[in-house]
Amino acid sequence: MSKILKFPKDFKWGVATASYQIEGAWKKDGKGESIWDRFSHTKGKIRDGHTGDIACDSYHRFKEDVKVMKSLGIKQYRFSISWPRILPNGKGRVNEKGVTYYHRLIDELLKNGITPYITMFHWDLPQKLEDEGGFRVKSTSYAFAEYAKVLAKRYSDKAVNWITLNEPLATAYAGYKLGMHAPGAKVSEKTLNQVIHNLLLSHGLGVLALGAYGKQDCNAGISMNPFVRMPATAGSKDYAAAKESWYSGKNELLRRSNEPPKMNWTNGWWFDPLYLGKYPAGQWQEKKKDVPVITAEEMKIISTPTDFLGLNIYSGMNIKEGKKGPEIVAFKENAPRMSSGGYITPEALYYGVRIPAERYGIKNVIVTENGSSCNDVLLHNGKVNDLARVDFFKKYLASLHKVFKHKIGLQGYFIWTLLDNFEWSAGYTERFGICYTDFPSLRRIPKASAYFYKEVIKNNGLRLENMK
Ligand code: IFM
Repeated sequence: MSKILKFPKDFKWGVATASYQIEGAWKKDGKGESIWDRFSHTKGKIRDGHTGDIACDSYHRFKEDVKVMKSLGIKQYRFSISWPRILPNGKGRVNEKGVTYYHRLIDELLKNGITPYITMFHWDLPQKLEDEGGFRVKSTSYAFAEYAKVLAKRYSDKAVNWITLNEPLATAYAGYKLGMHAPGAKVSEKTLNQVIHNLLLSHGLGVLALGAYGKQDCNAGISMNPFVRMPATAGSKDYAAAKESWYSGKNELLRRSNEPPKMNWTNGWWFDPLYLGKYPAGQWQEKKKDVPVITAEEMKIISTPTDFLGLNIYSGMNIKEGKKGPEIVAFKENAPRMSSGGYITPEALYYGVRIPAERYGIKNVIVTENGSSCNDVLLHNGKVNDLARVDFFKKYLASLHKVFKHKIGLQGYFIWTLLDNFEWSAGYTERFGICYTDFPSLRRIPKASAYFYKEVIKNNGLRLENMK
């Protein structure tokens, strides 16, 4: 009998998706325009001119999605609600048909024994709000509070697990600085810091809305995608350097990959407000006139206690102790990569969970996304043998399991993603799913990785045979 690396009893194995990436039906049943509708309809923004107009058509095929999850034994489903489907103008009038759609989805999940984890905002901001300034202005944070109140009032009797924002760092960086995501803006440093602050404020207001209007005691969290730093060697010096570089303001360290430095903040710039109620003092000083406009009351709202921290982790950077402090160790040219270009670094899951959990004393952590894009092919026999993805999951899960040695309260793990979908500016050219979406027919075909995951869930752990 082969040995199984067991996960704790009641560990939550799940899959994640997001509204714009799978739903389609972009203007059906009274839905308002989102910034992603506008962006993808703008020539030249998305690879090959792809749009999310149809995507996986989950708006009409959600029962098939649920059926496939059930067949794989998946017990938790993280999906997001499209803000403009509920509030077409971002605030004010509620679109009842949009509300009904998510009731039907939640009911179908519950009927099939699958627990919903609902993300309130996974990037599809109502275009009307962007026209009024988007996350540059605080009124958008208050519109988010109104939206969160509607969600709490309408769904919290059925759904108890909530994620306010997905990867606000990506909204700020890709959407407002680089212009490669909607709304395609390239704002100044000062505005960017305001965008970050307003995103954090939205999160805090969302948590408060759940507390005030939830029909039961809900679990609230946020899904963050920190820059993960891992020690380059097993030595304790490199571990200390890796830890320091998570939060150090030194520009050279603010890199996500081999590219030249271009990030403007450390993880601390995001996590300190959430967990300590303040921005890191040294970095606040350095930013001088570029700091955001904040109030003490807002910092209190941002640091409202939550029930779990969601972490979306794909890759990390190696760090070593250098002569003048932590240094990045660049990846070798032939380092393994996903088809999207991201580096494959299984240790990222271990350090990515351990370091922030220990630093902030966070009791409950959930990996709300982890996965890989691969060049999947639908074979003549109707199968998709994504063995590279299976290998990826084996290595990442083995690495994740090490967090239990440190008594870290890791509650769950969600694969990104259930099915191949609209991968933002890459359109449909990157496949992250454990189910293959045959876009011409919209059939969902479980890949080898889906059957692998089914086994993991059944065993509540990872079979260790054949592990390298
Ligand atoms: O597809 C995205 C998702 O929307 C957010 N996290 C990363 C995924 C893969 O790029």
